[in-house]
Amino acid sequence: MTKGKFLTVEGVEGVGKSSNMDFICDLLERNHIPTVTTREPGGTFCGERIREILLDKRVLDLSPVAELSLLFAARAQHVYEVIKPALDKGSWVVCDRFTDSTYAYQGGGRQLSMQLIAAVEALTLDGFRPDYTLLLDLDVAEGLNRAANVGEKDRFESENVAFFDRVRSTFLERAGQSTRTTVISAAPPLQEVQAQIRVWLATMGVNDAS
Ligand code: Z5A
Repeated sequence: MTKGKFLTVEGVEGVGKSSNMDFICDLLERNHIPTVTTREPGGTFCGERIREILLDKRVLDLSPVAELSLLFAARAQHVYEVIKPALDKGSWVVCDRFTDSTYAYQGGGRQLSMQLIAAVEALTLDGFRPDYTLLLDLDVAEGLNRAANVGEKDRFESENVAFFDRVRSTFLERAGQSTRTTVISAAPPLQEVQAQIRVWLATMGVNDAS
């Protein structure tokens, strides 16, 4: 059996990850590719419990290292319980955020050392990485503005603009160093963004089967 592909969708808050994940999965399914959709932090029973802690605004003074450890604990379980088994069965896995978010938020945003993050990544994931990553890029103020219309702010969303500017810069910096990452501007209307995503998927042999 051919192994599936592992796709991740990344970006700062409000770039349209959720909206575009649906579009990607729909296109994969129309191409008869078995697809598993998931998210981080979360994706398993254990990971969703960790997500609750991480997003809870009542958690007032979580140390950045504790935050990092929780994220990688959830991720290790997610890879073990959901992602690798699905890939082994030949399914494609599309994940809303993965390790790039940790470099961007905990490295860029919280300013933890990138070496520390790399060390925890190596310890918990043993070199496991996405095959393809889509980075949706958008001006931070516009992203926060879009997200402001969707529900109450969580622990991360309560951070200031400087925090999100560092997150965005780190995403872009890492994308520039990696051949697996494609950057698409999330500024145009959704249909135009999705036309670019179609081009991205076509590079993997996924065509518009409508
Ligand atoms: N986090 C972390 O710190 N470290 C890690 O390692 C990981 C995560 C994995 C939860 O993530 C938090 O965890 C996250 C970082 C942290 N917090 N923050 N910030 P999440 O992915 O669950 O939450 P999120 O990033 O806040 O997602 P979101 O607010 O749901 O945003 P989105 O999914 O990217 O956007 P959306 O809901 O699809 O779209 C937002 C709105 O914009 C919506 O009304 C859309 O209709 C609209 N939209 C979308 N596209 C367009 C275009 N092109 N034009 C106009 N309007 C648009």
